[in-house]
Amino acid sequence: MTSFKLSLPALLVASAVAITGCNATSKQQETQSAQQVTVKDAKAFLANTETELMALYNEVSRAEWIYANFITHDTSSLSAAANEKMTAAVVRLANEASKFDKLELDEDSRRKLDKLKLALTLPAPQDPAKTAELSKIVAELGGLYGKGKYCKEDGKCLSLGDMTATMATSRDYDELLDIWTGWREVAKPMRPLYEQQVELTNQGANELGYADTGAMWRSKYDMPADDFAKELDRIWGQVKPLYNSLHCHVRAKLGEKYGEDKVPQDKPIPAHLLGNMWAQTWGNIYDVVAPANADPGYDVTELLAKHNYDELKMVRGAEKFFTSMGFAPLPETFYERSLFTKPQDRDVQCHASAWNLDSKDDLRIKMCIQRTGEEFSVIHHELGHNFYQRAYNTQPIYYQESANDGFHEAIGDTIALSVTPGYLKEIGLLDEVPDESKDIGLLMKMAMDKIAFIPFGLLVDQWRWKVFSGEVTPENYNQAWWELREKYQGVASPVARTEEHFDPGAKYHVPGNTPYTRYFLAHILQFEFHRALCEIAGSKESIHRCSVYNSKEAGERLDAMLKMGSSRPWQEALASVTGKPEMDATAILDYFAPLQKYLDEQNKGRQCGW
Ligand code: X8Z
Ligand code: ZN
Repeated sequence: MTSFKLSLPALLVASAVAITGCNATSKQQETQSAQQVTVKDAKAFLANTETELMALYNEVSRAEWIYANFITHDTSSLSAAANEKMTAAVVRLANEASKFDKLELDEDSRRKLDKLKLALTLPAPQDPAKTAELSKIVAELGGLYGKGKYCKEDGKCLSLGDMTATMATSRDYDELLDIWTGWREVAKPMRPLYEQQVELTNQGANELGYADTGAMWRSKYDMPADDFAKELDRIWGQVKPLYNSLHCHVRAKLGEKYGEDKVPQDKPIPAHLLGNMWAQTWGNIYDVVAPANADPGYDVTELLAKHNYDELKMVRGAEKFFTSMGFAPLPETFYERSLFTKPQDRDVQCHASAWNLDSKDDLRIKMCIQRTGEEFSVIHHELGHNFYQRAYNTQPIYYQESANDGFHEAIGDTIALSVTPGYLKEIGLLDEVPDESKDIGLLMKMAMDKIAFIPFGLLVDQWRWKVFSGEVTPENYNQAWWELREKYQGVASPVARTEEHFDPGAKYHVPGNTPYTRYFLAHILQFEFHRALCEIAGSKESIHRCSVYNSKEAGERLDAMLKMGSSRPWQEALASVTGKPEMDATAILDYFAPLQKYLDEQNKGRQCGW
């Protein structure tokens, strides 16, 4: 399942199947379509399909919700069955939609047909046995991750939540290494399933007219797939110098802490020392790099504890930010039906997700919340999904999605960028706003999360695209993964890995089949949105101190974009807030400009790079 439920859900929800663009229809069908179908037929098809999809979506999303909340053999089976039904239906409808390929149609109907064809994440072949097999694999992979634990020789088992906490707080090289390798054992049994899944879904993509499933994923961005891939490279090129500076400084500080024998100063950083299981965000080791005279002197985790914030109060706090901007409160059912804490007596998919079960207002999150500043941000992230889902719920089902998938991931993060010291003071969490001389500390903490993430956000799908295209074969799965980790992030495995391991599978989105480029995009977009909303709110503060809390003007402009769903190309949605139709990294670079200067100073005389 994806990490949030889109309203085209059945399509988007399920990780199982995907639909594609130009299909390979039979000659006979083509002739028939060219000769017989009319605009009226196309409109009737779209209307009927909408009804069918709504019913399917409801069914599959409930089965998936139950599976994710109670992982058992039986719920796995029920989820697979629902997924299979939906996948088969969407594949059939996508193929049927091709009969209108040559028909001259109004822009809106054409867009709806295109959305339908591209709706699935993993397209299945039309052979029912293969659709069933694929759906079963999808459920099994999800279950392996959700149930995953690291059990030590003494029989004591650690959950991913336990290990996440240790990765964040321990500074003991060997303890970190033990947990890092321990968690990755979970992924080994995924390997044969993943391999089979790739084969099946590629076949599905082929039948729909795509070279492979990766090519289909790249086709979802209102531009030619190859141009989209080039856009990613261009944007990464804009951010890379700042990332390299941060990497250089962090490596130097880790060298001081652990010794240069453990952290060699001309090599990639050992991946277990960065405060996060996947080295994707580094904010948890901020203490290792905190600038001497510019530390802001507060920590959100401590502030939450001091003010008795439990999980519910954290969620209510995040909701309040949205309502301060004029969004209606979440429905009561959100609080009745969501999961906020990890149940002790059963297996749950703890990776945070946001859902809309009925494409209307049955909104929920499922998250094993920990009482930390990091998780407080994740709650804002999840609620961003929910507010988006509700904003577009009056759109036709084809458009009940974000402008592109990066937008969905960016909204809550945009709001979390407004969780500034000024805002924390306003809501009574912080007594005094640190003065500007401490900004470098604040920016460093933020960069450790946001800048550090960007190459990771890019590489996960670089790996999957190569796997789908066959450039990376099962014999090289793990090696290729580590090559990309080194190339983009400059991190390395702390111990030798083999092809017995399947390290990509230790990251939720790989067994969960959630495309990952969306998070790369979101990290660029959120700074663009933040900068634009701050301007709309009339903020006089520098971009990293601005908060749009209470700004109805900013809320209104954001809401208008959210309401569009995916009814228009994302470029138009982007321009409706930022004034420009291109994605661009200048906002993130502006935000961190003072930090870039500081890093340049710090890195003088250091040998950077890996
Ligand atoms: O998966 C998520 C969200 C749910 S959509 C919690 N994120 C990515 C991750 O955890 O790897 C948010 C940022 C990146
Ligand atoms: Zn998300």
